Amino acid sequence: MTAQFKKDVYVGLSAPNKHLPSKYFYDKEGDALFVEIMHLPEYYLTRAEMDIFENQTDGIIKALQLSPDLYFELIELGAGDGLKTKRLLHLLDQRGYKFDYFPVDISQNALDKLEADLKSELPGVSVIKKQGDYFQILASLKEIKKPKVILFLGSNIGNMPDEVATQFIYDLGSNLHPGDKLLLGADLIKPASIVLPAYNDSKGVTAAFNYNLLTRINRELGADFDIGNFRHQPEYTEQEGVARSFLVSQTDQTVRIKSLDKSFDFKKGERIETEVSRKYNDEVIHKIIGGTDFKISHKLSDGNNYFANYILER
Ligand code: AVJ
Repeated sequence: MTAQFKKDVYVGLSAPNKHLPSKYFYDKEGDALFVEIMHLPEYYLTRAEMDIFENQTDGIIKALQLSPDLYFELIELGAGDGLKTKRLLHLLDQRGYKFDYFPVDISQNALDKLEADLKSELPGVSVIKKQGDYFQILASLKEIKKPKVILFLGSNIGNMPDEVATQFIYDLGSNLHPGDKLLLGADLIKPASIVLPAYNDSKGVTAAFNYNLLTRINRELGADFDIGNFRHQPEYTEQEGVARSFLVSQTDQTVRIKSLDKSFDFKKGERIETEVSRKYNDEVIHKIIGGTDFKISHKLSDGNNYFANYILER
């Protein structure tokens, strides 16, 4: 982990357009800040997807073409607190569907908590937690010949460039069988007046989330970033449908990173790109899944049409 982190920071800060991978946001502080983000009034994504899981649970079950006499596996990639999924689990359980729920996450802590919650809230549901790499886990589940439903919610796909998303979905498909389903959460393209505040909230939680990346580099790689010398800057163009976050250097400065034995110069106004959050429409989704074995079978949107859950069939 540290070796890869060192390499990614080295490569990203040495590039002419400096960038850092957004996956490194999620250390202990970053996880807590992201939970806070999900509760912010400006961060509509979580509530919009929750609206679908709360008000169209029946529609989801119909679209997944499940039947009560067919035992299936429900696998959630990046389960986190499982708040949305609990709505679905509840209705499936109530209606007597037979299935196992496999929450997959990199955080053992999140999995333990989710398992404990489910044990008390939905004691009838079989929960098999899996900690680790998504694809290693899917490969290990491939021999189970039951029909599978994969959940990949929250527009987590949005951090991937489209080519990477295509590869990711292709790789998911190669671990599944024909007829298996992928329920993909996707934030929809909409005006900047709605998207931008979600990445620039008035309480400054998203800014803190962004700065935490530098704090993490300071702590784990022995760097001397002065956080006060950088400013959080989000951007979004509706035309392109992509939100990006940057850290902008407020002054000419040099930052030393001890574990890389290297210094990096920043000009005043120079930016580090720290996150890409893609937004979608049917055309973009079609383009992405074009190179995979999947077809769109259904689409469910929230009341505001901010967010969609696409159901893809292999
Ligand atoms: C977890 C990747 C969906 O891009 O909206 C929230 C992460 N970044 N605020 C997103 C995030 C800043 C989030 N995803």
